[in-house]
Amino acid sequence: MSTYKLEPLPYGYDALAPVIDAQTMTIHYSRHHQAYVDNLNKGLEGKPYADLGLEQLFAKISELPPVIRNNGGGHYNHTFFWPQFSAPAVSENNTIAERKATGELATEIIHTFGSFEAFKTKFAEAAMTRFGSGWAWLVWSKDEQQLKITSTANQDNPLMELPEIVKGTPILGLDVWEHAYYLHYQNRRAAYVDNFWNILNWDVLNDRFAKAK
Ligand code: MN3
Repeated sequence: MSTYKLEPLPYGYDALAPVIDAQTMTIHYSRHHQAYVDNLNKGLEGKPYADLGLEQLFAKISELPPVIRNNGGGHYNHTFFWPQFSAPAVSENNTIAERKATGELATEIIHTFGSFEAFKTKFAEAAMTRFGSGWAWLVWSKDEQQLKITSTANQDNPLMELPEIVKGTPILGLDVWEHAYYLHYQNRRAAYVDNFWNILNWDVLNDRFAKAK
């Protein structure tokens, strides 16, 4: 069977501070993500579908036990989450520089949503209205040939074959579980959502968009 493992972080635990602090990164990556990996491996042990890849599991997720949905999703989503960020530019007075959206994806976003500001507002709305734990997503819909914003509960994602899921190829995913922001932002999810734009790695996002198309 396939044994999943934690991929190395592409930067240090403190790299994204002050947008995401080092303690949050350490716990989120080395404990939360590791637990999804371990529980996924346990859940797959001896199962007839143990050799299927994650995307194949997601394609028939409604037939599989919750341990696969929760931990397969948890592992996939976090493996997707880490590489889309890079260190913010922080000035001496601790102001975080605004990160500019670039490339074909930025152009497509403006084409789809009218302006980058309008996109940010809609994405933040998806992140803020997801009650409890979950994720906000920007996806590319192959069927409709367009970008879409959606959100999912818990560790579900837009690749899962479930009636409540808006399907698409993930381009950007924001973890809005409290474990992703609570130590630094406490209950202020809006501040976390507002700040994360300044650590986006647009090279990675543009690469995902090119592959999705
Ligand atoms: Mn998380």
